[in-house]
Amino acid sequence: MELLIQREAERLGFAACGIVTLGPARTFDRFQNWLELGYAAGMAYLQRRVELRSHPMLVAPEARAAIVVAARYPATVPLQPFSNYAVGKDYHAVLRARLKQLAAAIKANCPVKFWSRICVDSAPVLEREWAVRAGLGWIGRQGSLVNAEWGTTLFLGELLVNLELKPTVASGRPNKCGACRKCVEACPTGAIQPDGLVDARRCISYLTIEHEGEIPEALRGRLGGSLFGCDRCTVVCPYNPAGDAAILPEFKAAARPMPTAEQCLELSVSDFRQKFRDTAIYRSGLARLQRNAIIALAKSKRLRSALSACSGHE
Ligand code: B12
Ligand code: SF4
Ligand code: SF4
Repeated sequence: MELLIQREAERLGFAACGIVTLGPARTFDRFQNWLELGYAAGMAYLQRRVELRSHPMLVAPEARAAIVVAARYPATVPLQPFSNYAVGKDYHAVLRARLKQLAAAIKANCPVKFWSRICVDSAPVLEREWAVRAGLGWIGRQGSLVNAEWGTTLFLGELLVNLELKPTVASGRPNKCGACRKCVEACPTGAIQPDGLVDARRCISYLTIEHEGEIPEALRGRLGGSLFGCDRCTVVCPYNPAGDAAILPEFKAAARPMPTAEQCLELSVSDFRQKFRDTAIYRSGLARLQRNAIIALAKSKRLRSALSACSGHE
């Protein structure tokens, strides 16, 4: 069965796949500490039913093992206003659809009654820990999972299953960051703390995607034109391979020209819906995107002309 799972995951386009036997999470105290330090900023959903993250069987009592997959997205430089992870189709839907196919393949070959649950991002599961324990890589200095072959521009997803499966690795993989500090040095806001925790209150990814209301004045000048997300600490990782091998077609940028900051200000609600409905940008909403665009334009001294162009359209 383990071989079938690996082969099927590869056929479905996942860059990596590993199996881990479920048990108590080993870094739950790290997660709690992160919350206590206020690093979750305004992400109230992370504060709810916190204890569920301490053991995946609290989320799904039937689960015995997790099949953890990683899907690669582009590590394109130079940086663009829209993060690489946002230019393609919404990764939640893309990973879900593929994990559904993986579950169907397992079910078709399984002699016992098969149960599974798909988790991608939103479930109360410490995805990076389970990815490490499934042998997919190690945690880099910026807190992301790094795979020795595919680098760090990876999305994670899990299929929790009721099967007793042989784990892929006995005790994870060695951390290969060595003396490198490129990701820490690339962060313009000092969001990456010395202990590897990310203080979301200072993180451009949080501020542009999740934060409601005004962005603190002191940080506005450090957003560097970002309109959605931030790739700075991921694209610099020397483990990212050149080229686009293993990048799923849905995540390739070419298919979708992204608007400039000026064009963002001109979008109506229905334009926004039409353009971004199938992307991760949609849930964040037009108001935040336009707030980010105004900051980008103000900091590059283009706001006045952009606003007069907008009013000229009315
Ligand atoms: C909240 C959240 C955010 C927040 C906070 C990020 C943070 N670093 O804490 C914000 C909005 C800032 C954010 C940003 C991004 N995110 Co985010 N985010 C999440 C979410 C929903 C929860 C993360 C969380 O619990 N954070 C709290 C900290 C304490 O936990 P953690 O970061 O998972 O760290 C754990 C591991 O590091 C582990 N650990 C540390 N050392 C070791 C050593 C060993 C041996 C082991 C076993 C474990 C271990 O301990 C920690 C607690 O378990 C996860 C999905 C999920 N359900 O897990 C996605 C997730 C982490 N995000 C993801 C992505 C892609 C991003 C961005 C790259 C998006 C972008 N381009 O803008 C940035 C990267 C910023 C960064 N440097 O982390 C991916 C990460 C994939 C990867 N390669 O690691 C995830 C897994 C979503 C997904 N399903 O693909 N994110
Ligand atoms: S995503 Fe950007 S702001 Fe956040 S930790 Fe990484 S480099 Fe810093
Ligand atoms: S950039 Fe360097 S320190 Fe950061 S995760 Fe990659 S190898 Fe590790």
